[in-house]
Amino acid sequence: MAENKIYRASTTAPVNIAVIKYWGKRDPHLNLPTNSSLSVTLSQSDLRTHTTASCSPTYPPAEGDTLLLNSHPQSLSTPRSLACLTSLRSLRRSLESANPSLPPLSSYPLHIISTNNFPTAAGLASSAAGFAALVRAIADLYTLPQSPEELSLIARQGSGSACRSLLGGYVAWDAGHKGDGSDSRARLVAPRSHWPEMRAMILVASAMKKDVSSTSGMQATVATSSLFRTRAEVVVPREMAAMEKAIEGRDFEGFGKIAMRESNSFHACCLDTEPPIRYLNDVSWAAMQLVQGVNEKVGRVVAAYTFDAGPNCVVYFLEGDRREVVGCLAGCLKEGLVERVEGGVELEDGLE
Ligand code: 2P0
Repeated sequence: MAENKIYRASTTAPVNIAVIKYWGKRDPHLNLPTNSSLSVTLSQSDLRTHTTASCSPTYPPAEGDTLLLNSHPQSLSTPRSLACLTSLRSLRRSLESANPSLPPLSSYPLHIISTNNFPTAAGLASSAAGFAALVRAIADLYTLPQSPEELSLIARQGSGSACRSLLGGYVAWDAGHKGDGSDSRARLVAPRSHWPEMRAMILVASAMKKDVSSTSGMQATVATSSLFRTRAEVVVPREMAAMEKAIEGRDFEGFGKIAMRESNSFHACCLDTEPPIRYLNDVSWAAMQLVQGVNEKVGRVVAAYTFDAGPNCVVYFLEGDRREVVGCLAGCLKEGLVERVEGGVELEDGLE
């Protein structure tokens, strides 16, 4: 009997690591960024969120929608989660109105179960994979016909960086200009297959939860940093265009130089915030020096570091340079400098 049925859909979403960083909101309510950003989507097998969304008329309405993240109950009543759920339900409702034979899933409570196979909120883009998986799982449950780019508008409202995790390969999040945010969405710059030799490795300096959340940190930067204005208006637009060109031309030297400059610029703005935000630690600095060291030794840019809102170092390199890069970086693991290395992961094509 349909009345007792539980409807289910599962998905996994990968993390993405930005090489042009999102930092700053021009509209916190709609989660619209001050600048565009660009990321590389990592392989699902190494760092991912797995999410199952289910709904049923048998779920007690009094409990409402529920979320278990790594077995711990979390609220779905935050404005960001509500924005995602409301948008997805409204799309489902349109489907149901157009086709009355569809079961009325939009009126049933949702139960979401999510697990991360990597540290949550430790600057490893957990909210990106989390909200991307949430939106994709519910969109699949509701059999929504929207494209990943269209769904990225919804994921963006959950967490900005999540909009980039709905696509694989090299993904831009265009800041857009419209006040309603309808043009602030993900765009495929190139699929993984365009540059299949690209690899990423993560040096986990600390899996501890970060002190300053991205959301509050970036708002403090917008409010107090004088460097930030130049970054948003001059630096990022220039670097974004150059990065797209480097990716298009599979120019690792250009890619690496821009990625490292960008990471430095972002962390400089963090330090220019009042009170200063310090995401990098001594291990991060040692990792930067190792990367610089291997590049100097080889005589060209074979490795590029980037750091998000945490001390963990992501190193991009090409498969052909694996021996030099991994050899050098594995040394820091042996010396006990980092907790572990998430090794040489491949990139991701896109969500199934
Ligand atoms: C990025 N980060 O582009 C940058 C680099 C952190 C440093 O996107 O407030 O967790 O949820 O929209 O997406 C982190 O910001 O912030 C982030 P919200 P989010 O990946």
